Amino acid sequence: MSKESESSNNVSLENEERRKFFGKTALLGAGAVAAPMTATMFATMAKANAAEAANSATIHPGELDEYYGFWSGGHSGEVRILGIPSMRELMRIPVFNIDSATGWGLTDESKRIKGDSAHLLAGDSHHPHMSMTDGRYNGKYVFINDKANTRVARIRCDIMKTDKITTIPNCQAIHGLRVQKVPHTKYLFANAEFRIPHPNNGLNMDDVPGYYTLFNGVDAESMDVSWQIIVDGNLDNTDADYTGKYAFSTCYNSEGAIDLTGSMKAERDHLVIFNIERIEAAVKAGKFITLAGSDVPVLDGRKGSDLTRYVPVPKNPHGINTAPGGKYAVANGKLSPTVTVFQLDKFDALFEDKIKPRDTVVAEVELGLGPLHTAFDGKGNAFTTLFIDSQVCKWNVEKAIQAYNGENVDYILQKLDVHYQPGHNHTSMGETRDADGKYLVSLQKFAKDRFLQCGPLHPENDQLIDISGDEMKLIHDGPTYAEPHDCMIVHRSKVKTRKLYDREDPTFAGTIAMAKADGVNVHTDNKIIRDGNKVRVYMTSVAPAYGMNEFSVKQGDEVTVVITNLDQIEDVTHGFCMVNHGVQMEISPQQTASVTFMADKPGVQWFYCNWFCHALHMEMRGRMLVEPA
Ligand code: K7E
Ligand code: CUA
Ligand code: CA
Repeated sequence: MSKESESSNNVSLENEERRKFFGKTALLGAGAVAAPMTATMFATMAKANAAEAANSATIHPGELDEYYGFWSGGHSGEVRILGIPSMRELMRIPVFNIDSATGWGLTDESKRIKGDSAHLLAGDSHHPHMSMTDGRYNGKYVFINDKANTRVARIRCDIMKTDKITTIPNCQAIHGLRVQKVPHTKYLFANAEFRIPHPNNGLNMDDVPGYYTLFNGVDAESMDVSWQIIVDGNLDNTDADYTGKYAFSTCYNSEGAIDLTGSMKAERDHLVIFNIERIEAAVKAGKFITLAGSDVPVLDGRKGSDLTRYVPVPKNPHGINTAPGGKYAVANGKLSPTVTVFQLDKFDALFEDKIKPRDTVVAEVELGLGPLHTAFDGKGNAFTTLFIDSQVCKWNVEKAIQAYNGENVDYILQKLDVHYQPGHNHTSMGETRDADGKYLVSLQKFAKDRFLQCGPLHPENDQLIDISGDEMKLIHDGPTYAEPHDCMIVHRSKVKTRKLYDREDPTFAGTIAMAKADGVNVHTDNKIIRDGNKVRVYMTSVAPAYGMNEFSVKQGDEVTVVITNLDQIEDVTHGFCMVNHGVQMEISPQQTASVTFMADKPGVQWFYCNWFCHALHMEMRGRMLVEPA
C-alpha cells in the first residue's frame, strides 16, 4: 500500500516562526513600501519565501512523491522518471541508447524491439508524452521521438520499458512529437524537421526549392506510420486540440533556407494546421502518392491544399502549446519577443474559407526575449520560458487578449529568474484537462555556478517552482545530465505499474516461442539445445543460484543464453554477465531474457550475476567451457 505523503504537516516550529516574520515583510514589499528595502533584505526575504515553499514540498525519507515526472534524456537517448516534488531520479528507461545495466540494445528482446534500427546505438530523445483518453492521461503509454535517427518509440507504463520503435520513412530528424488528445490517442503526431530532396538519391542536392519535409501520423497501437503530409517550410514543434479535429506545427524555416542567415530572413514564418478528418478522408479516397522505399500514403499539404492552413507567425516560432481548456493554443516567438494566441474554435471557419488565416489570432503580445515554450495552470494563466532573459513569465491569457484589443490591462503577472536559459517548461498535469496548477518545472540549458564544478562539462539545471499561490516560488534546483528537452508531470493515481512480470509478457514472447520450438519450458527446464553451430542455453535462476552452474560449447559457436528468473519476490532482480564477452542483462522477477554472443575464446569463461540479489550474490556464478575448434 502506498504511503501518503504528509508534507504540509512537516513544517518545523522554526520555520513557522520565520513564516510569520517574513509574511509581514512580504506584505510590505508588495504594497506601498514604507521604507525602501535594501538588496540584502530583499535577497533574505526571497530566500525565506523559497525556503517556506520548499518545506511545504519536502518529501522526507521513506515518503512517496505525488507525481511521476517523465523526462526526456536528450542526446543520451533515454527517458528518465523523476518523483515530483522531490525531483529525485527514480528510474531510467533506455530507449534509443544502449544500457549496460539492463542490457538494452544488447539483449535479443531489445534488438527485436529496435528492429531495423537495432544496429544504431545512439539517439536524441526530446518530447515524452503520455497517451490520453478524452484529454486526460490514461496511464498506458509514454511516447518519445528520436531526432537523431528519425524514430519514434513507445514505453509501456505497466513495466516502464520500451516496447516499440519505428523508423519514419522518407524524412530526416523527427523533432516535434505530441499525441492526439481526443477522443483518445489514435495518432502520434510527429514532425520531421529537415527538408530533403525527393528522391534523395544523391543527384539533386542543388535543387533546394524542391526539398520538402513531412508531417506524420503514427498509429499509437501498431506504431505503423498511417500517413505523411508534405508541407511548405520545415517543422519544429507540434500539439493537438481538444476536439480531435486538428493538429498544428510551428515552422521556423518558411524561407526554405539551408543556412542560418537564410532561415532568419522573413519577419514571419508560420503555424501549419492539419485537418485530421480531411486527411483520413483523402487517404480513404486513395488521393495519395507513395515515395520510394515505403508504401505509406503521402498527401500533399502544401499551400493551397484543403488538408492544411498556414497562419503567419513571427519569427522562427518554436513551441506550440494548447491550453487545458482547449480554447486557445500559444505559439512562442523565439526570435520575436511575442507569443501568438490562437482561438481554436475559429479553425472550422478557417478551413471553410469563411475567415482569413490571421483571423484565428486573438492576441500577439510581448513577454520578453526568447519565448520558447508555454505551460498552463488550468486557471487561465500561462507560463512562458524566456530563453534570453533567463526568466519564466507568468501571464494571463484573457488579459493578453484584452490588451491586444487595446484595453489598458496588465497581462504580465510576474517574471521569475531561473538559472539559466530555460528551454521547455511543464506544469503538473498541464497538457491535459486535469491541469492542477501546483507545480511548474523549468528546464534550464545552463547551470553555470549553481553546482560544484565537475570539469568543463556542466550539468543542466531543472528548477521546481511552486505555482499554487499568486506568486511563483522557486523551490528546488535539480542537476540533470545531457539533455532533457522536455518533461511531463503525471499524477501518481494515473500510473499503475506491475511489481512482477507476467510470465507471458509480449516483450519476451519471441524468446518463449523459440524455447517452445526447442521443446523447452523456460520455467522448469535447464537445457542445452544444439542447432548446427548455434547453441541455445536455457537456464532458470532463483536467488542465489542459476539453474546451471556449468555448460560446454565449441569455439566458433554462436551462443544464446536464455535465463528465466523464477523468483516471485518483488525487487529480486538477477543479472547475467559473461566475463570478457561484452554481454550483460537484467532479469527481473518472472522475466525471461536472452543474449547472443560468439564463443570465440577457448577455455574456462566465468559468468556471474551483476544485479545485487542476495547475501550470496557474489557467489551466484558459473563456468562456460569453450572447447578449442
Ligand atoms: Cu524546445 Cu526539441 Cu522541444 Cu529543445 S525543443 S528546448
Ligand atoms: Cu542474482 Cu545477484
Ligand atoms: Ca524563419
